[in-house]
Amino acid sequence: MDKYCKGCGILLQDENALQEGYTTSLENDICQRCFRMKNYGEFQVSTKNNEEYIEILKSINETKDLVLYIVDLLNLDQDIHFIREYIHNKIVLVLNKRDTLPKSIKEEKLKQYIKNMDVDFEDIVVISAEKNENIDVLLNTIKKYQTSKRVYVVGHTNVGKSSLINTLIKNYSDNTNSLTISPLPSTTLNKIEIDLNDTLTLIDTPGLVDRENIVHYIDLSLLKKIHPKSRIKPKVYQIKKGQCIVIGNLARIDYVEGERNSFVVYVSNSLKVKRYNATRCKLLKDLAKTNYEVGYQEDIVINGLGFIKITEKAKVDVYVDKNVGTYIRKSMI
Ligand SMILES: Nc1nc2c(ncn2[C@@H]2O[C@H](COP(=O)(O)OP(=O)(O)OP(=O)(O)O)[C@@H](O)[C@H]2O)c(=O)[nH]1
Ligand SMILES: [Mg+2]
Repeated sequence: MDKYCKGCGILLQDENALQEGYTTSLENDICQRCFRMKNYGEFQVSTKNNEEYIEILKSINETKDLVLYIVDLLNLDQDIHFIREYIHNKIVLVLNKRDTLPKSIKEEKLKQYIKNMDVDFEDIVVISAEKNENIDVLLNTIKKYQTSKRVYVVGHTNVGKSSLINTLIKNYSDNTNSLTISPLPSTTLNKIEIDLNDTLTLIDTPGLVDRENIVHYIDLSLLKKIHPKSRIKPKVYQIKKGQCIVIGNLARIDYVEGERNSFVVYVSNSLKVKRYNATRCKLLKDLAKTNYEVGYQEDIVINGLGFIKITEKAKVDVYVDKNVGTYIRKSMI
């Protein structure tokens, strides 16, 4: 009988060590890749293609089951509506990783920010899967909108879908199984069903891969650095034309045109951020450059890295790897 890995959902096999799902013995519950991630923190990249993901979304659409759509607050989707192209079920939007943002930011403000995008979700819940914040509120919301026993958990890779299910299991069930989580994209490789109790089965899914996320273009050793482990301390810079800000060894923002301004940088505390004279500073000038006109109180978002809130109107040049997505939005904070 086919046996699937309890960590990532892949079909287990004991024949080819180079292929997904390998385990030394089919007696084991998890594959070797999950074993190494769980026990040694050794990360192994797996590439999923999005067609499989879209197929999963379409199959959910054929059911009437409730869907939890998880997003990472630090990396909000530019197009949060996209999910509606595939899924017409009831959806609860879950804003995860609340613990990475300053405490002073009110939950209501975050929800209102999303509501202003004119979205079509049953409800919005702000949580931290890792720090176990607001999970009780989420469970009550699930109960309120549940249409059947099964509830799907979907979203981009790395937003914390498996972490959320682990926290729910830990809080509310005797189930000792735990899903594999990691800072790498595509940790979960297949659908995994987990019974929380007699009335609720959670279904973890592989995430949609966002090719514009910086995680795909950095050295693995930097992975842990770019993911905030603790609350971000925003770095505030009073800045004038002719100066630039360099973030880690990854991105640079030149202030090209405008009055005195302030740039507030929201990235992982482990990344070094520094202000320089733009003419004298030669750092990262070889990266792809995009020019933006930023309006009053807007953010520059660098996909996977964080965002920079800019107070006044400005013209800026953003330098980052050419594959990494950047865009301007109304300030979230
Ligand atoms: N700070 C913080 N980090 C979190 C939270 N939830 C998850 N993470 C981290 O985010 C990363 C991804 O978590 P996963 O649970 O593997 O994400 P996923 O959505 O299941 O990812 P895929 O399986 O690749 O689709 C891990 O490094 C987690 O530790 C949270 O609430 N706060
Ligand atoms: Mg996962």
